[in-house]
Amino acid sequence: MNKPIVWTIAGADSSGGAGIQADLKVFEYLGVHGCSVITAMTAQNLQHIADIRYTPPEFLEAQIAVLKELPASVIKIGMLGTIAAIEKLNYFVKNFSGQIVLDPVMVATSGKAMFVEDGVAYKSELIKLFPHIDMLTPNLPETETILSKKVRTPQDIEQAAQELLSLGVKNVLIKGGHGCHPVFSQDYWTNGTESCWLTSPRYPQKNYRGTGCTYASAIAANLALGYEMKEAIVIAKMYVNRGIRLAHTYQADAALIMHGGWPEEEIDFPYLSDHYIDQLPPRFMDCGPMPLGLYPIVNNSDWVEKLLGLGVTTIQLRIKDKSGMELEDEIKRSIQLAKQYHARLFINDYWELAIKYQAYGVHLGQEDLTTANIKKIHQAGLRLGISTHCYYEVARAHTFKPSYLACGPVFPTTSKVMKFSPQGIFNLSRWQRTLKNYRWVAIGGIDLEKLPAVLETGVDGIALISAITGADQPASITKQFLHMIGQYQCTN
Ligand code: 3NM
Repeated sequence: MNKPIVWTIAGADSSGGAGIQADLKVFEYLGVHGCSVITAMTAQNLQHIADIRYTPPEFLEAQIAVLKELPASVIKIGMLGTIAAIEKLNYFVKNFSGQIVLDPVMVATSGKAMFVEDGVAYKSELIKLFPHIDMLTPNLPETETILSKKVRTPQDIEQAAQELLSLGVKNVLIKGGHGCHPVFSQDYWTNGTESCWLTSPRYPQKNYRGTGCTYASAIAANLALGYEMKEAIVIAKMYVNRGIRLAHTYQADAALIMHGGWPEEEIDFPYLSDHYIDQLPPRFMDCGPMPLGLYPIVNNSDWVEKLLGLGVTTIQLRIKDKSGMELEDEIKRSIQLAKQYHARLFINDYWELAIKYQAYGVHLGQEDLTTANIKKIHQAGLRLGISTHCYYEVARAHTFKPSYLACGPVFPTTSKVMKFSPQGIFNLSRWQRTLKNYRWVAIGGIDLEKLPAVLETGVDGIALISAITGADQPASITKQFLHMIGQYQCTN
């Protein structure tokens, strides 16, 4: 299959750290084909820009025209430099049907202006592009320049993002590399309907070259690979975090960020939260030395009793059809039964009743994360498991440092209406590799036939509904699951 095509329209950096040179590295490493439209040539090293020569507008047009045979699905725009270049581009982007990521480069890290004309005129011309832009990625100084005001506090940043949206862009990601939190670097994303903060470690202050270009290019590449915007941001953030963490320092404070393949290390994974956070919560308690193993999900206490009698040691009670005292009695009875058998019972959704009767743990979906009091669950000493289906949700769950993460649906399922397509064995394995310090629970469409491939990924728990509750002979099937999982987990 041909690789998706992404164009970068930006300046060339003779030191190789930023601009076109950085963009093409990102494209290559993330698996898309990059084409370049060069807006300027710079004579620069890691410390300063000695000279800039802007591409004549007609030659800019010629570069775009000749690339017709390599049409872009996504375009990343960086430094443009002249009003004439913006005018030419405006004409082109109006008719472009793919997505556009604009990194509004106006001032180099060295402090040198990256445009020739009067700043006010340049800025107002740049803003004319905004209605065609899918994602705008300014840092804090660029945000301040565009909006002509100071942007310092988290509230200022959220307000500034709204103001940028009102200029016509569809998404805004305000990068916090210049922020003032001593240990975190925090970015804010919104599309006007949804929003989040991404919190990552702040690395020692250095002149990291090309972070902005790399971030925007990685978002563009991920969009071209088919990821939706919020997914693209999380993966891009991982790429940049790793780049900074492993940067090569060439002179006292000048560092070139490291480029490499798909990011797969927990240390680079951002913490994603609906609201601004200035510290991370404590980790939830672990689930003990034994793997979670077979983890059936059932909807009443009779099933809990039956499964405990068969030797199942991890169960989830997921009741969707009861309320009031009937619901409470089912939960209470199930918790008492699980205690008798020293089993690990997780209560889905009803965290207050789980605390009241001191269940082993609570399992929450992503929607419940907004309404449940996670701090209270932690303080009550219960474990926490969270469902995840994509990068965005894993990053959001990671912020709560739960006892386990569930990855689903691994295969198509008929037990729950899902808006996510199956993740498959490939993603399940990738999650295992990426967040190694978590226990992972696989869920969705798992039966005896698919079990060996799921176990091979190294997951800690195998959650399922229909393979047991829908079986003609549930007791016999349960024993087979217990046997196969037990054998595998004892020998690996
Ligand atoms: N959660 P079965 S999939 C309850 O992906 C549930 O979050 C899922 O049932 C998720 O084993 C799922 O019958 C249903 O496919 C699992």
